[in-house]
Amino acid sequence: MSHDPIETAVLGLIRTQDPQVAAIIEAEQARQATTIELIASENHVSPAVKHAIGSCLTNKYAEGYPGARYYGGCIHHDEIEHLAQERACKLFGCTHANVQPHSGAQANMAVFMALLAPGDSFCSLLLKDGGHLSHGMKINFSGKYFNPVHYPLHADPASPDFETIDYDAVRAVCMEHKPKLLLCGYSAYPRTIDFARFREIADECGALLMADIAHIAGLVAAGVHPSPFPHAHIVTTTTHKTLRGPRGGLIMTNDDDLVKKINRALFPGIQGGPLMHTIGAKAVAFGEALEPAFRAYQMQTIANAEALAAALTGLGYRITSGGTDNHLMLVDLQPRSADLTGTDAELWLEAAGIITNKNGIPNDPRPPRITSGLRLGTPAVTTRGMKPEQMNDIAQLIDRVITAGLESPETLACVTKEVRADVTNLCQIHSLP
Ligand code: DSN
Repeated sequence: MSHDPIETAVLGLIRTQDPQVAAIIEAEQARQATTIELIASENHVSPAVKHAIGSCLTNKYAEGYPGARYYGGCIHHDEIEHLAQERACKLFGCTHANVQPHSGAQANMAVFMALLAPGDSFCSLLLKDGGHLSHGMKINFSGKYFNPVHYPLHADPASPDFETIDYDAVRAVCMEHKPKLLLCGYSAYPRTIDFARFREIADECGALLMADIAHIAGLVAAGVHPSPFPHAHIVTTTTHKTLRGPRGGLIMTNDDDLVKKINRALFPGIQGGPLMHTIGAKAVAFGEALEPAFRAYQMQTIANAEALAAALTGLGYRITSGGTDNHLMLVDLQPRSADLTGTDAELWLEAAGIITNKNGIPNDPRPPRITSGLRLGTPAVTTRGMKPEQMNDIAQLIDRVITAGLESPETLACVTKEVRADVTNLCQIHSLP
């Protein structure tokens, strides 16, 4: 199934020793190869990134930082971590990079631990409006041990700014609560972020500015979305979304004092041994992102998102905020049918081989486990070489499934089979890297 001979050989090896595990990996490989991945936070890594994760770097404990480890034998781990740091700094135009966070949430936690005391206030966008759970959700560490205050989106449907960041309201909330930290950067926000404007507000209210660019990191690295530097004091990100690296996190800053606090907060504050195999793969991914082809990929990702949003709008769906500037969009399903939920749409589409996630839309009348929306993104399909023409095809396939689902279970069963065959075809033409 895989076009990657090394992956095939490795699977053969695993099969000889452990057929049960090999069978599960093979099934997942087939699932990825034959389905259209529209989850905005997922991507397909290159063989080089994949095999760096599977390398001998996994065998080593390297607690500490390069040149100051708590274990012997770290000479090559210092080299690889240095290289990852240097490439991250070059890619994002900053002076310090901590490449050790196991995830984006760990990266955010380290920043909170470094800069806030328990009970301190910070200001962010609510999860239900497009934020992230580590930006102040009540049952997350960020909402349990700190005091989140939230800024809203523009709420007037008659305004051209409807469902976009209301910067005047950000300022008002910040001036009222005087948070120590102001957060921007989101998980489900389709518009360009004005980092300079956020910095003005942070300066006025006496806060530090943190940009969590987990979703848009690849766009930023490629220069197709404005950079949070030099505006943000701290930038966090994941490495596996638009950036197309291994699963992991990254923290960056230009501030010589902040970096010391952040490094200590991450290790030994909240993490032990770094995942050196993942750091090796991060170095490979950052190297790929420094190549000119990466910029072309990110430009295509945005063009594909625009095309998908336009095609779905033409089919009667509403795209929140009226469209997208980046790699993702939030589809409001309500105009298609008042009864249609995100849960139903996600399940129906998955059966047809189109993988999405239900997502609340701003002011969603339904709870988060049901929702009235879908979040769609184009990073993974763009990695497969798809273009706007295929986005148009995908929009039609989505609509065929949803129309059938709204009609009857029998029609849905029949159309699911037809669309599944079309999806398999499309995936064969646009194979995985
Ligand atoms: N869970 C991620 C996403 O899907 O956007 C955010 O970390």
